[in-house]
Parts: sequence; structure tokens; C-alpha cells
Amino acid sequence: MKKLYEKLFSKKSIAILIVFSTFILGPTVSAHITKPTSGIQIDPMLSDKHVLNNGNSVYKLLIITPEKFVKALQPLVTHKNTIGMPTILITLTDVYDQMYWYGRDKAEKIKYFIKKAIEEWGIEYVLLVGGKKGQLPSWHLPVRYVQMDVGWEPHYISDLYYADIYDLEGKFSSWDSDGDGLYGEWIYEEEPEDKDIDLYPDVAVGRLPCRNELEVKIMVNKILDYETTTYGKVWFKDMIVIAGDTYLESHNPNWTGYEGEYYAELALENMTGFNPTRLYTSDGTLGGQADVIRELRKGCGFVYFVGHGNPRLWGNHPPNDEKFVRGLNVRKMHKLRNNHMYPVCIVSGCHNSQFDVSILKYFNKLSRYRRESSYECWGWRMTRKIGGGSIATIGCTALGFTKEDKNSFKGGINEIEVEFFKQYGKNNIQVIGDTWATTVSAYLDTYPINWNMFENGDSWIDTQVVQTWVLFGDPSLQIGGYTH
Ligand SMILES: [Ca+2]
Ligand SMILES: [Ca+2]
Ligand SMILES: [Ca+2]
Repeated sequence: MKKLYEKLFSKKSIAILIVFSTFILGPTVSAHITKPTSGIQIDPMLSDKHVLNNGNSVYKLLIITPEKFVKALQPLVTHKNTIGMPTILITLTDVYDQMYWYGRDKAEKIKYFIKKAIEEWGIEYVLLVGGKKGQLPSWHLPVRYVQMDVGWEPHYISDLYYADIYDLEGKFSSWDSDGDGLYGEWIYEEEPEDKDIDLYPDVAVGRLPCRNELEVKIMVNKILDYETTTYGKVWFKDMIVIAGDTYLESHNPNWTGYEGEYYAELALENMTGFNPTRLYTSDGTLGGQADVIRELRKGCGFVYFVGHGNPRLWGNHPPNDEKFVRGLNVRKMHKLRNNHMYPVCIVSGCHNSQFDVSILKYFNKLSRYRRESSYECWGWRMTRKIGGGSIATIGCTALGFTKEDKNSFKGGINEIEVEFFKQYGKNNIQVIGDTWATTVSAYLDTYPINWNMFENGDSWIDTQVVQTWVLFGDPSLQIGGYTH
């Protein structure tokens, strides 16, 4: 631990101090199943040609799952095929069989399979089903850790890996340019070992990090319920924003105003026709968890939390006040009883969607300190809550860097979140995976990664912003439901 602190505090940049100090403010801080019926088979001879089916999709949604969740997912496959979202379910066993000659490990085999599914079937959405096996340190469906090291965590999970299939030249994007079997290697302010990673999504990926079959059943029921009953409902037109003064001016004279509330207002400006409910520390409407639970129980189409987090908690500061107001803790989420009225949730903060947490991490002092000793992370608990919570949640799997962490004082997670509301509210992109993908692409257009300007640190942060911003939910979800 001493070594970590030395590394942490020896950095030149104040960025690290910011994220570190804000973090600790937390709690105290088958060929099975649906074999293709069209006769199209996965050809084991992979080509690197980027051939899309020009809209003539055989299937639009690919669901990848371990065998044990297949039965629970069948109602979702039926629903999607009925409602006009041609869907195919493939088990991991089939993925590994068909990609026998391709991919160096399981995650890479899955990625090669997704590439082939895009080219053969015209797949636009990929739903990955499976998180950790209960509390064990193994996975129902593999994750890719990227070796992005800022001195706080040596690596983190990136599901963007499964969405960025092609590089700039249309070739398979391995995220391992030096070919050493470690992915996305980049130490902050040093030269990256893996360079020129494209990062632009080529398919919309979402994950249901279910730890058991019950959670799969809950999510299937919620998605069916949401897509068939939400349309035209009054509650959907409500939007709740929850925020405060993210960065205290007393720490830095540049941190004027109440940053969380500022971004909440920007989000609302993009959501014409939605009725806002504001819970802000500045006017006392956000005083604690009871305020958040009370408002969420009424149901809403969207909820946006803007502040600080750890895997178990989200909150923010009152204006210019060191005090930390708790907004919502995983332990209180059982009180969310907004049955049949599920919002899309965007949560801004560090580690709220770090889905590799486990109660077994209690036995590791550093993990315990970082609040990683939890049954599940905030983002997943919110999503898989039965009879309430969200229908989908977007948050960070690692530290959530903001513009205050960048030398340019521009960009960061707050900006990507506001972009999401712009893509939905202004550009009318209503399938959540598309909204996510266009948002990530728009962020990269604004902040292109410079793989050769590593001393500055800003490109490292922008890379991290898009890599960690994970969608828990069905990427083919029709926001607001179907009309019939
Ligand atoms: Ca590498
Ligand atoms: Ca790409
Ligand atoms: Ca401030």
C-alpha cells in the first residue's frame, strides 16, 4: 500500500490527487438452441475484409451466453423476434468450437465470433449475458482487462473491447499492437505499449452481468415488460437529475460553481418535452438517500446522477462544503419500488459500474478500503433490482475522470454523459445501444486520441473515459418502448 501511495503522490499532475481525494470521500467514502435457420453458417476461414450486409440483416441482435442461461433467455429471444428485432442466441460452447483456430484466449475468440457475425449476418447489437460466477473469482462470460495504469488500479474491465471490432484499416482490432498477450497497455504519461487502438464501436454492445439464473429471469421479465408497456405512459416523460458541487472551489480556484448541477442542467436542455425533477444539494432538495428513493419510486424515463462514487455508493457535496451527501447506497436499493416504471439510468462517478467486485475481496485490505468487498456494484444492483431500479445503467468500471483531471480542462465523463442526452433528445437515436455507440464516437471525434503525445496525459484520460463507460442492459432496447 505504501508503494501505491508513493506512486500516487509522486505524480506531477494534480489529476491523480483529485480523483484520489474524491474517491475517499465515499463511505466515510449448439449448435445448440437457435441454430441459424437461414442456412448461413459461420465460416471458419475468417477474412479481414470488412463486408457489411448493407442493411440486409439476417439477424440484428446476437445474444452470447453460457449454456446455463439459455432456458431463461428463451422468452427474450421469442419477444425480440416477434417485435421486429431478428435475434439469434449462441452459446459460449458454440463460439469456442467455431472459433477453434482463432483467438489467443476466450475473450479474443468471442471478439472474432462477433466480427464474423457482423459480416455473415449483419449483426448490429450484441448482448453479452454473464458476470461473475456468484462471488467467485471466475466468470460466466469472460471480460477483457486493459492494462491502463494511472497508479490507482493496474487494470480495469473494458467491454468496449467487444464493440471495437475493426481498426482504421478495416482489420481486426486486437487492442494488442505489440502482440504480447496484454491488452491496451498504457502507463499514464508514458509511451503506450499498445498503440493506435481505434476505439470506435463497430457494433453496439451491452452486458447483463448476471451472477446466477435468477438475475437472468429478472432482467428478461423487465425488458419484456418495459418494451411492451412503456409507450405513451405519463411517467416516462419525467426525468430526474441528482447532483451537487462536485469540485470544491476551496481546493482549486478554477472549480467555481456547482459542477454536478451544471451538467445536470445541460442534460435537461437536450431533453425537450421531459418534465424535470431536480434534486440538488445547493437548494437542499438533495439532503440524503430518502429524497432519491422517494422520487425514484414515482417512476421516470431517465435518471441522471452527477457526482462521486465508489462501487457501493453515489453522492455529492453541498456547495463549497467538504461534507459528503449520500445519494444512494447499494444497501438501500431494496427500497426502490418503481415497479413497471423503469428509467434509463446514467451514473457519473468513479467505479459505480465496476462489476468485478465480490464479498471475498473483504479479505484483501486494499480492496476493502476501495469498497470492492460488495455482493455487486452499484450499477448492476440498480439494474437487476426486482420490481424497481433501472432498465439499463451506464456508468464507469474504473476511475471516472472529468475535465478537472485534464490539462485542457475539457471533456471527461460529464461531457460524454451530456452527449448521450443530446444523441437521444436532439438526434432522436432511440435504440439504447445506438445511443451509446454514437455517443462514444462523438466523444472520440471531439477528443481524438493522440498515441504519440503521451506526456500530456489528456489522451490517456480520453481513452479511459470511453473504455470504462459500460452499458448494463439490452443494447437493442427501444427506449420508451414499442408503440404496439
Ligand atoms: Ca500488448
Ligand atoms: Ca472500430
Ligand atoms: Ca465547484
